[in-house]
Amino acid sequence: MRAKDNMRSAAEVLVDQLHIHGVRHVFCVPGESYLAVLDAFHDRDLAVTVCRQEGAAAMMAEAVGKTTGRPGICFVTRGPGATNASPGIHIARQDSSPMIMFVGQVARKMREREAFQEVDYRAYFGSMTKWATEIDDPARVPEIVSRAFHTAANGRPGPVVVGIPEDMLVERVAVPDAPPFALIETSPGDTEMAKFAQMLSGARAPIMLLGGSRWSQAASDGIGRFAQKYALPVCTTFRRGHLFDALHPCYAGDLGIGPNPKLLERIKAADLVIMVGGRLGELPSQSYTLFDIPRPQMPFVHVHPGAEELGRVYSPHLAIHATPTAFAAALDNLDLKEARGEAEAAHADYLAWTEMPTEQPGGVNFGAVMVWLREYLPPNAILCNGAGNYAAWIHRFFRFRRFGSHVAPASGSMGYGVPAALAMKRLHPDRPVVCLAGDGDFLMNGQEFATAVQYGAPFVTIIADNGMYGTIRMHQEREYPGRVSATELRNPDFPAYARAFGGFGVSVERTEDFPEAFKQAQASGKPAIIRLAIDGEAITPTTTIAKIRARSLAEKKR
Ligand SMILES: Cc1ncc(C[n+]2csc(CCOP(=O)(O)OP(=O)(O)O)c2C)c(N)n1
Ligand SMILES: [Mg+2]
Repeated sequence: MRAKDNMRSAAEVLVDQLHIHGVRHVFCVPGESYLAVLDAFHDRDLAVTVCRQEGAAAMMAEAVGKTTGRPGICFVTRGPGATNASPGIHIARQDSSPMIMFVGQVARKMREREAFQEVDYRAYFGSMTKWATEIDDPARVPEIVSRAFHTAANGRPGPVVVGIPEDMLVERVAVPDAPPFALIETSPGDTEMAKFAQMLSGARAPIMLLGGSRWSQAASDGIGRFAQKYALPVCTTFRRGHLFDALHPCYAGDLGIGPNPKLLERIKAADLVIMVGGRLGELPSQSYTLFDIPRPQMPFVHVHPGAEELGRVYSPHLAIHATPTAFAAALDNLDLKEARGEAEAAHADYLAWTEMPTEQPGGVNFGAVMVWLREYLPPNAILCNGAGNYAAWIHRFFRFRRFGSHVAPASGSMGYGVPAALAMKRLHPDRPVVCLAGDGDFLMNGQEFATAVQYGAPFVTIIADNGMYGTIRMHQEREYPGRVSATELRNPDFPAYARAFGGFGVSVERTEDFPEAFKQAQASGKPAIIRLAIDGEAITPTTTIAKIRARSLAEKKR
């Protein structure tokens, strides 16, 4: 609130800047270090979500950044708040998502004494962020916040951390606001597009890989039109399935963990690989085995919004410095003579791989659950998840149709599903939101179920309860067969947990009972948990613990 003399506290200036830059939601855990900001929230038009743990608040901000392309915002307190929040910062880094975290800081006059909860944020967050800074001068709040938005959102997006000393926040200043920040669409040059057209025209078996951020529905549609015109197979990389309509006739499948072997064969045999938007990190590159480093064995085109990413691992035959959105728009003007890919066969391979759930031991077949959900949920439903083997069934059997319908960490961080689902439900109260979690995964941020109840955010959480940290058990059986160590879990009664928090809870022991349970959960109008009794043997869609152990023991005998 401006006083008559045009003065505002630095905290008020800060919150006003957020509004100017288009922020409508902030996520936080309060702290005495930034009371003045909490006070400024009081009279401003911002939806504030108060969370139970900073890691979750930071993941919520990251999820907003991931799905909107504009920086998601969280506020946390100094020391313990900041360190708790670091998983969200790491996800934003690895997933290239724009976010800004404001962190309370000790008073300026106490700095460098290791005052109560003092942390040097530049040092602590330095290697994980695009920029870590601190505001010393209240008159520079508009400038530094403006830079934080531009830095987080443009080029390769990522996290920015801004320290806000508590005494600085209460100082009053007369300072003009900054203008709204600009999202910069870096467009490809005519020369690059001409070279691209030439390379594609000469290719007989090209394939396009989609990943990274700076996408939009328009970009996805643009790629779809281009692909259809030239029968170009298009696959999505790890946790980016929502970048392309799975039922588009050119969709070739998901290049993540445990991909369709036929897709891998197709990529290996390709005479042109076009990576759009992503970094081609460890998972999509299949542990850096698919393509030679630094120069891929086949002609390789890399389209990326960050100039510093082009040539970082792979030295492309053609580098195109552009956002996916600008690149997709440029494709509309491209006219090729002879290009024709093998989209039909690639899509047929995808459909065959995902059509039917595989056989599974135990009463609940998670694949069948995913197949039911893909038929039942409308295309605008949003699925969120964290990390664990349960996610393999999502990647294989769910069919994402729209941009932003899958919100999951490419960084493989556990505990992401609940915060992401809550953030999505806060942003899109009218869209169905489903959180999928493992039993280990859920309890890494299960406390936010209380936040969901507090804000009346009725998303459904499906917990695949197999009584263990399944992923690690799988690796353990592979490397140290039969020597189970520190991977078993004794779980709470998850439906009772849901009810204790004021939500709806039910346990499902047989696949055929799932549809009714899901409908009941939705009809309850409350945040809900459906616990699925998953047999510990059902470790992936294609193998069991017993088979992995037996094979590994046999190999060790040899
Ligand atoms: C924050 C974090 N801690 C640890 C890991 C290592 N990790 C990956 S998957 C996994 C087990 C997941 O267990 P659960 O959620 O029960 O899923 P399941 O594999 O049993 O389906 C662990 C511990 C991780 N990825 N992230
Ligand atoms: Mg588990």
